[in-house]
Amino acid sequence: MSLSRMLSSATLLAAIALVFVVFAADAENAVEIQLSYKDKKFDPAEIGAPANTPIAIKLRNLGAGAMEFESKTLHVEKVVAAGGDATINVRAQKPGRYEFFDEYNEKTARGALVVK
Ligand SMILES: [Cu+2]
Repeated sequence: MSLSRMLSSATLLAAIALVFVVFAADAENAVEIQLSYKDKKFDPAEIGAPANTPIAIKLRNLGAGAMEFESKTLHVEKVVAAGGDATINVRAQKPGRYEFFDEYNEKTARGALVVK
């Protein structure tokens, strides 16, 4: 193996290692947001988070039935059983308003994540 090939292999390995470190850091540095759901309403109806930071939405379903948290713009969906809780991991986002809803009650049960 030539020196230049060895160097490029080493560079590739370093790049791969860096990717793993970045992914691990992502989950650890996530901003946690508490959100609850009951009677077809999110509480609070609007949540906020800083831009360019991974987000962990801690959702508690206080209702009597299952719900499905969904956001098309955030690319997440998760079913949460009655009385259950779930963590919804959201990638770092650009500033903006990202709507979410309970897919089982899409017209009325809506909320938004405002990223600044
Ligand atoms: Cu769905």
